[in-house]
Amino acid sequence: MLRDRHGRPEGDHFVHHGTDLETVWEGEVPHLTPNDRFFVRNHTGPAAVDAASWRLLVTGDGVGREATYTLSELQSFTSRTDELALECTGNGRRYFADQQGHERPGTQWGLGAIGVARWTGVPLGTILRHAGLLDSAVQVMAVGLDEPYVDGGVNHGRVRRPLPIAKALDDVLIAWGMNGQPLPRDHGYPARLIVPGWVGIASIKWLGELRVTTTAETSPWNTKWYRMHGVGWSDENSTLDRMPVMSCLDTVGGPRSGATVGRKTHLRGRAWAGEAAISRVEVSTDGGRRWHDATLVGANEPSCWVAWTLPWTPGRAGSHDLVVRATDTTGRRQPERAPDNEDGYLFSAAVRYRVDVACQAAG
Ligand SMILES: Nc1nc2c(c(=O)[nH]1)N[C@H]1C(S)=C(S)[C@@H](COP(=O)(O)O)O[C@H]1N2
Ligand SMILES: [Mo]
Repeated sequence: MLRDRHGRPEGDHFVHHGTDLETVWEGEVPHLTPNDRFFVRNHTGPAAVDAASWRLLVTGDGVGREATYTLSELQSFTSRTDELALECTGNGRRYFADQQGHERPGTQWGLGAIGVARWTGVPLGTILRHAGLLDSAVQVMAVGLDEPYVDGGVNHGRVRRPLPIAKALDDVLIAWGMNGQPLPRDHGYPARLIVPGWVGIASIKWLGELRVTTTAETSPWNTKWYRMHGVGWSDENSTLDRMPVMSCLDTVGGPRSGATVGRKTHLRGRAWAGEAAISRVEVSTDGGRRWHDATLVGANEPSCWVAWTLPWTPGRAGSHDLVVRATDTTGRRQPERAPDNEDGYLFSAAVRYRVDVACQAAG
């Protein structure tokens, strides 16, 4: 089998963490992530759903009547296509070990558990109102059709997570399209939720049921997991919803391999911020002592990502510690240390990159 320089089978754009697939960002990172390069995070395995017999159930005491929708019924409502990031709650978990000295259990993602796609679907609010949403409804439990999750002999039931009604009615999509294609099986075929700017687990794949209720219900996916646990976390501050502000340097094919002393190179990367847009990206080439403003390039919309660039002329050979940090439009700036928590969620600190600069070859 042919292998590329990372030791992966040629044509494989992922780092494999068991069944979880992390996107490898090489060279120029496109604004839209191709479907076959989009990270995959499955708690059990992808459901095999027959779209012809598939039905979305809307149930619970928060709607006037139980309703079911076929895929073509959903598609007959006015649809929308939005460019949105989808990011795993554990994106960057590896940096709890690398930068903060505490390894946290779970998939050791670098920064490749995020992608941006054009998602096509119907607003969740359209369907809830069509099903007779009551004013007294407080939340929607989205339930997936993948196999129930069994761990240590305990059956936790189907992957599901409650969504507060305010977010459900705001900008959430029931999506069937991804970059102009039907959803691939790994990404939730035939339909999934897309919850802009929120922890990836909110965007339930292989959507089977929306349970709308007038009282709050929990699931292990918002109590046991996908909640902050450990010192300093309490009922008041441990709920996970919005993703933090984050940024990265796209090094492969960039400064790591290209930079030579005295020669101008272009640092490039991306920044994103949950539900917000980005207001500023700063880069340090001396380990965080001095900071330089990068230029934001192209689209910069909330719940998406923006590219940035900064020219850099290394003045000496050897290793340089580059640090990137972003500020979002709500004023959040990446801290030096991410708030620690037992499961390594929401790594949000400025990420450091060691870049080796070569001497100019003698002419
Ligand atoms: N039904 C179901 N929905 C799910 C999951 C799952 O395992 N089952 N994984 C969640 C998690 S943790 C993430 S990060 C995203 C990943 O979406 P993707 O695999 O399409 O990138 O889907 C979420 N929705
Ligand atoms: Mo996730």
